[in-house]
Amino acid sequence: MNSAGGRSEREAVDVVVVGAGFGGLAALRKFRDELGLSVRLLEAASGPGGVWYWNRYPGARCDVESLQYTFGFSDELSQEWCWTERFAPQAEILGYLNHVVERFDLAKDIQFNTRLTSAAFDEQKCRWSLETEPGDQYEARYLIMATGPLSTPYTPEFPGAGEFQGEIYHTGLWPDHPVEFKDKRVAIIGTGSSGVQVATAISDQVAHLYVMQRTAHHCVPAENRPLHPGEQEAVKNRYGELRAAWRATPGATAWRSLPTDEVVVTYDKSALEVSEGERRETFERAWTYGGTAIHRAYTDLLTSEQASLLANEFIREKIASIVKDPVTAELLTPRQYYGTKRLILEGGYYDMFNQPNVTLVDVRSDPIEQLTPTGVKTRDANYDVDVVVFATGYDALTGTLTRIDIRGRTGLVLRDVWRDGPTSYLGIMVAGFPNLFIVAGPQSPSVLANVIVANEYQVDWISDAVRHLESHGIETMEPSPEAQIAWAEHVAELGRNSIYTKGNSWYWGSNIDDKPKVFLPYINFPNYAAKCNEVASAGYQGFILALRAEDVSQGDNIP
Ligand code: NA7
Repeated sequence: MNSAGGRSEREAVDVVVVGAGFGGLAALRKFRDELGLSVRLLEAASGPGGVWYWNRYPGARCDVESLQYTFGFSDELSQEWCWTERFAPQAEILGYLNHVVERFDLAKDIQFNTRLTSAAFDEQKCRWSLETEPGDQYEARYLIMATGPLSTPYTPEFPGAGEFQGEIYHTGLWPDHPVEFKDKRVAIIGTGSSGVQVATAISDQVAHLYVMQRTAHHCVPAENRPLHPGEQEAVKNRYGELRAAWRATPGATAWRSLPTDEVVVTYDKSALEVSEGERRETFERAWTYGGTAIHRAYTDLLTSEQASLLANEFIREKIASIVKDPVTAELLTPRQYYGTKRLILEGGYYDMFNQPNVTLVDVRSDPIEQLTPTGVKTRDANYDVDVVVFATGYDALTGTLTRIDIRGRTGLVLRDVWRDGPTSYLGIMVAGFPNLFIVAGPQSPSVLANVIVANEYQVDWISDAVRHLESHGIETMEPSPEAQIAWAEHVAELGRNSIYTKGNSWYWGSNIDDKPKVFLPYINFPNYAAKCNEVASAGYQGFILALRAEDVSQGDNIP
């Protein structure tokens, strides 16, 4: 053991993967079982699951349909696993991931309770040197960061937080034991997807619920339900064909009804070119069908401000028809363009405000100033509560990577390189950080696509790249600075041409005061995949590939 309590010897492997969520588990299996490399996966939690391990709060549920939220790498796995609901609850997704770990015998190569604290590239050895808490050390040729886009919870610093005498939770760090809400007074701060889900799940049990809203987000009905008899089998019979069709859509998900392909919305017209009657009917159909169908009602809802406002108007009318108190209905009505913040799938959220034990608190006009020993103090009022739930989101996409001390060539520190916003090529590699690959990182589709499809695509691309390096005697791979600059401009341009940059959201860092305001994800999965495929087919164009020292006589850079 060393002084930090870890093993004193350094474990040397071909690949270290960081994170046991969907991306990391796919990478471990791929590199170990298909490439035959030695792999060690490091995971901070005591079990697999990533975001699904930590988000155990009541009501936590996925907003991608369960039959689409599955790995595609094994047909046997796809056939044998059975989902129970249209949108899977957290516990079922965690069960699925535990099943994957067991079925593919992954646990023996995972080091749980181990957080990567630093990674330094040794230029002499061309190896990554890794330090962890509790102190174990590793050395690897390839480092795969699958640390997740939403994995570092953000908690605003309110004075007095330490003095509050009740219970405090963050949705993204939920404890492993049951939390009792019955007959308690509860404040939920934040009305993104997590706040909406937890509020709806506990509102019937609590003595009083204060929903502290700074911005009204757009919510539409999930229309969650048990899967119909035969529905699952029908999808399983066509998984290959359906998966290919999903991958061809911008978000790598279906918007047609599963499994019948019943046309809910056609996604072939502008919202501006149809009559008001037709538009209303289409929106209504999407609303009734549930899920994210409304996103695909028209081709320009996420690109044109004018079209987006038409969706706003439809949702405003819906809220007014559900919420009885007109002042509350007005406050719940989003003011930003539809689509700028991630659409929320709800199950009774708006209706909940008709309950006498639920109060919407507008912390935009009356901001939270501090926590007190008995509750939350806003500028104008005190809310005495037993429990405070922070549903205040994440330092999304970059926060986890910049908190690890990652040092590339000549001591280049990733956190400094990314000080004014992330830079990368294909969202996968960063200049000056050889053989370090990122899954679901910034400048890749991640949160704007079915993240499992995007993760598996990236893992496949990375494994092809590693095969290429291994078979050509190449020691290191990293982007050229020029390729990286062009990629950043391309990603930013996609952002500029979309609705996402027309309002505040974590998609471009505006949820955290001192975060650079840079558009983070890549819009359009199939276009992304086409570009990555093109780069690979052209011999990894835009990357610097350096041969092993003993092969240098053959040239020090090969196409
Ligand atoms: P989100 O979507 O980032 O939501 C965080 C919420 O917390 C949002 O409503 C914020 O208001 C609010 N917030 C943050 N800081 C404050 C302060 N200081 N005062 C009041 N309210 C605050 O996170 P979620 O966890 O709900 O969802 C993240 C993703 O996970 C989600 O999109 C799904 O993909 C799953 P704001 O809107 O910034 O005014």
